[in-house]
Amino acid sequence: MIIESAEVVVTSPDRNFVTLRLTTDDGLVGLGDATLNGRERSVVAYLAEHVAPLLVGRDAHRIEDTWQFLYRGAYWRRGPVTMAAIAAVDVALWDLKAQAAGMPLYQLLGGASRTGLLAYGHASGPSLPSLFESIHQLLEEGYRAIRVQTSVPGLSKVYGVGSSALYEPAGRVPMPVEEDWDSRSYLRHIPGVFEAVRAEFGPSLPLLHDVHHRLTPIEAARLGKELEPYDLFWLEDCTPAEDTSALRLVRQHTTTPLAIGEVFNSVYDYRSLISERLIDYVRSAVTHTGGITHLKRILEYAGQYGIKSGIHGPTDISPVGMAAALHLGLAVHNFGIQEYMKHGALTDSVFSQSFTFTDGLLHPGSAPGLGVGLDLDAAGRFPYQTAYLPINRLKDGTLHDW
Ligand code: KDG
Ligand code: MG
Repeated sequence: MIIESAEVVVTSPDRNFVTLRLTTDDGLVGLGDATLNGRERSVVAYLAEHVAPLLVGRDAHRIEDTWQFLYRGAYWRRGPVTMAAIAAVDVALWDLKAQAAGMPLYQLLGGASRTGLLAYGHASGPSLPSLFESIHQLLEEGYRAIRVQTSVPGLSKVYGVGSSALYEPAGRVPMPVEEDWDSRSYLRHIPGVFEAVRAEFGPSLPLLHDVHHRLTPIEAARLGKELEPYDLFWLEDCTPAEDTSALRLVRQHTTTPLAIGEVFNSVYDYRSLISERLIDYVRSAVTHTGGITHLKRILEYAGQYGIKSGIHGPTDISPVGMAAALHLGLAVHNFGIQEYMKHGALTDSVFSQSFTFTDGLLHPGSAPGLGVGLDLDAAGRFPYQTAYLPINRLKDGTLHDW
């Protein structure tokens, strides 16, 4: 199974997606997601200029060797651009191998460890009534676990509070949109929101919350402690992710479970967090963490410490990246939960998908490989559009973590 071509496809149906498309001499097509939200073209260049020429002529079966060749062989290791590019190659190779075997990919990863993957959806609303309505809507769609985000009095635009049913923080704008932030207002408001949600929806519904990297360690510790009565499934990214030692302090003060890692891209980002048991869930996406080969390694390591998966799955993970997450999640022992945001109809017109969402559970389906197809004609109808994630400023204009 020799790679004959490696093509980078950029399409922007509902948002920008970067897909690596490998074809082999036996006529198979393998896909890998390389979408890095707001920085898409950096990965396009990395793949097209530096990686694709190295792939043509290689044996597509040699997944591990190709991974090491691209990781160690570049000398410049890790980083979001490199690891998204390697991830795309890795996932496309797994897709090809599973198609060649005539099996859904999860079979090659060890087979199914469960019947389906518990998914959580995003509920949000600027006020309590609109938040409750959003939660009711998700429950009607079958979700059995809910992420809760809401506005904060005095702030005009807060992360995670959607203006439409489709979650999409990146705007198709020439400059990043500015949002505002005040940690004291946020900390005063959020515990009451969870108290109200628990009172309305009862004790058993798994509830999640994303702080999106905004608090200092001591603020995060206070929040985790104050949320304990509401039994969160997890508190996500409570402090800026690159300062992993911050979680030591948070952990000393609260038993609220902690999740982190959507901006990580290597096992080395997790090493002390896992070995010191400072987190409960690994949030990495297959797309941003070196693909199935590397994320599987991270999850197996995490499993030794009772830490579970919580693979990142917002809409900036393409259907290809989502399918990869589902095959991996179905196979690993220490699955925790899968984030699942539905893509829009235009995205679904470009990517055919075999995965299902039934009674709150995702399943990757039984099609050989990943089970995702890319319609090149449809993709061509949606050219790249400049888009940026927002930025955050405090009231005095200081730039804050978004
Ligand atoms: O591209 C950034 C988004 O993927 C991120 O804001 C989503 O935090 C996120 C989440 O938990 O889904
Ligand atoms: Mg997040």
